[in-house]
Amino acid sequence: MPPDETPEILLIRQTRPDVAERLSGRFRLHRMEEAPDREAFLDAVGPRIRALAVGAMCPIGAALFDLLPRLEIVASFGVGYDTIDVGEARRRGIVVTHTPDVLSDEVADLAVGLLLATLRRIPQADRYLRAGRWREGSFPLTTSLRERRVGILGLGRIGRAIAQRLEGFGVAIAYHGRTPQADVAYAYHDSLLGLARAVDVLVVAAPGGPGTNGIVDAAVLAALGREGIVVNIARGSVIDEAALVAALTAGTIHGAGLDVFANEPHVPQDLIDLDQTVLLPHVGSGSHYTRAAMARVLGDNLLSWFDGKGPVTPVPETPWSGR
Ligand code: 8YV
Repeated sequence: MPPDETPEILLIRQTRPDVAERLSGRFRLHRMEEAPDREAFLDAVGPRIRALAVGAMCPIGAALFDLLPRLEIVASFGVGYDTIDVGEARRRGIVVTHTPDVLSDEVADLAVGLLLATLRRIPQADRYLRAGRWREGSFPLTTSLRERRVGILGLGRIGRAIAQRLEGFGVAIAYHGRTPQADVAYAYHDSLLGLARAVDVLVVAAPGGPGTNGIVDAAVLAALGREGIVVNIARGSVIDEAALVAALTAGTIHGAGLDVFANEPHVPQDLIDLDQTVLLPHVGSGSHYTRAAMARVLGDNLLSWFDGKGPVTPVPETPWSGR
């Protein structure tokens, strides 16, 4: 890079002030959302852009890459990157980075909270009290975590953090993923259906994308059984939402706790209308503490890259071996 050239970065759905403040000391920042005419804006600045700083769940792929011929790196805010075409990035020699590890504990905490909220109907009990109904009688008894068998779909960083927490609850833990993991004692099932038959709680912690699209289907839900509970803190796309609504409506499973949905922020009205669902607006990593940590990792990646030291946390599909 010539010494006088300040690298130019395009921010897309990346509105955190701490990210902008840190990057503005070193880079020239452009904000996609501030451009009244995005096409004209990209025509003008696109040829100079060398990095993207993007919010989670931003669709990024060939169409945008075509407008950014000097693009070197996409730094994404989040661990999941299923909306980024990493194959296309790799083909073009563009590195993609994400923010793993720093959010695992937060998301796992929320997963356990969501599981307990769903089993013990915590939001429903809160609504009951607020509606003044306690005076009419006690809140109905609920189902329980006691003697449950919990299956985790995807024993990655977040799945493991969930399993570690659940050990403290004294429940049996099993998992399904692409490969058995040598360093854990939990029971491995080589098929999701096999896992679902063996457990009555399914916690979804698998990444989104074509490989997992709709894999929690009607057969898997039926295999969980009438006491079955589904918790999803990963990606809505992993569950066949129509099959979930059908199973909940027919009572072939008991309940669902969902932090993620197939078409966010739109949530199927059927899920909202059901009383045995607990629904959250994708808040798994959403604490001040953890979002600040994610912002630091995003910034670290860009600063390290333009210092010539490579990315800090590249996704496995765009590994860095030095150039
Ligand atoms: C998002 C997430 O990053 O990390 C992920 O994959 O889904 C979340 O942590 C969050 O919604 C920030 O936009």
